[in-house]
Amino acid sequence: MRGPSDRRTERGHASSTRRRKGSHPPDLPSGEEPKAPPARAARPEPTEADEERAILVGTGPEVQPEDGTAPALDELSELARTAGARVFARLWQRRERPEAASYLGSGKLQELRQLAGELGANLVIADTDLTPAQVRHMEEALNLRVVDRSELIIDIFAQHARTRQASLQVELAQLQYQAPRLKRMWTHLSRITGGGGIGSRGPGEKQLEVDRRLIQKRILVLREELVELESRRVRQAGSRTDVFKVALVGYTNAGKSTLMHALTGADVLIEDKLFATLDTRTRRWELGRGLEVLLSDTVGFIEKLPHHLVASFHATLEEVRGADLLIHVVNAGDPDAPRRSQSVRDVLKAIGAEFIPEMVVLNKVDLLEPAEAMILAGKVSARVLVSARTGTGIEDLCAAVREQAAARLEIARLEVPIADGRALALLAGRARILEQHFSDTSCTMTAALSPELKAKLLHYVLPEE
Ligand SMILES: Nc1nc2c(ncn2[C@@H]2O[C@H](COP(=O)(O)OP(=O)(O)OP(=O)(O)O)[C@@H](O)[C@H]2O)c(=O)[nH]1
Ligand SMILES: [Mg+2]
Repeated sequence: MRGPSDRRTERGHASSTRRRKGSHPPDLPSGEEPKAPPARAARPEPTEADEERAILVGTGPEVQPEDGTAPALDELSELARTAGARVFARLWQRRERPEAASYLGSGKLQELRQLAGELGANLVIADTDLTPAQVRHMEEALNLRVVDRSELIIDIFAQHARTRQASLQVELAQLQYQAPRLKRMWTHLSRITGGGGIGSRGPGEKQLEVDRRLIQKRILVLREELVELESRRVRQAGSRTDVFKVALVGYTNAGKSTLMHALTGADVLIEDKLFATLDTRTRRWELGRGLEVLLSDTVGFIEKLPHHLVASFHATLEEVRGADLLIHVVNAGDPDAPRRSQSVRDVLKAIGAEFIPEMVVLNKVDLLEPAEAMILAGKVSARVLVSARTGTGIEDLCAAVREQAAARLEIARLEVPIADGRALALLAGRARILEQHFSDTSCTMTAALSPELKAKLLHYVLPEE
């Protein structure tokens, strides 16, 4: 059932959810035992009364069509749908930068209030992060709950976290988001209790301080546990550092997990929703001709991924940073594919993975005519065209990766001072050491290493004899 009809009312979406099953060998170390989802994941189906009926709002210098469709809010709409809200309308205000105190200008807020009343909306979702003051101002002016982009994404993450690592990362993100906003919760409370001002300040401030300290303490505990999980994973995977590592990256919903399943048979969650995958899974991938690599499925990217969320998902993204090759999966069914592949590159840059070789793979080509698929492949510089669903192109993908894995390593002789532990650790982790010899001050070795690593350690590379 949809909301009242309005020119701004959104299309309905039918989501298909499937979980692949397979009798395959267990996951390699980074795939932890799935644990029961946290309580938030088991939310009951919303009833008419507690259903979230949202209006999306955004501002920016972009001109949006007069008909209220505001394509700039497409991604936010998908996020809202994934979080379980029904989107009733979109409202866009064209302005260079948001109003400092209230995000939207007062006229637009008026319009929003009226629209929400007409449509029976009970939630407003803003396309960017809001300051606590902006939220307060908007909630007061609209008499509606206001949620910002980070809150929405964290909510989706919380619903999708299925492993210990994912749950810890989500809790970390939640606390980091809440910490600077504690004051806001307290001002709300003091208003409700009629407090504020002289007399009520003492206990409030004290409580605030206690809460702040508790949050900081919990953040530290979470960080420590994440580091411990990560180092356990690295220890377990230690013997495999010589293996060529491939990571699937791409915009969320591009079909990375489906491709992972098609290539390795891994039992991974596949959903027509954003952020279905929150933790990395690594599996052996047989490329044929006796060549085997490690393949990791990773969390999907979106445009404007809030920075603190990237930081919380450090461990998950470590898999991306440690890869020898990134398979950048692009969704052929997405009209915005070229722009979105660019935002994937922006995130790769933000996490320091921009120098890892990238192979663009156009997935879901079953959705396009072959000629159309070729044109899009050109636009996004795709090297291989596949359909993870039908199996088209999978052989070509294996061949392309095989070529890359075999050809990339170079043999070099290096002399590294013992004092440069970082360089030695890099070589131990990222190169295949064929022979090494220690003196008191240095280590001389012959190693097979990637051109990137060789360039980084060029000052230690010995001239060829
Ligand atoms: N038509 C078609 N649909 C596909 C193909 N590959 C994946 N899909 C569908 O696309 C949707 C998303 O697939 P996933 O594999 O979960 O995508 P993902 O990139 O892992 O998404 P996140 O984990 O959310 O970032 C699912 O409904 C899949 O069935 C394909 O080759 N063709
Ligand atoms: Mg996935």
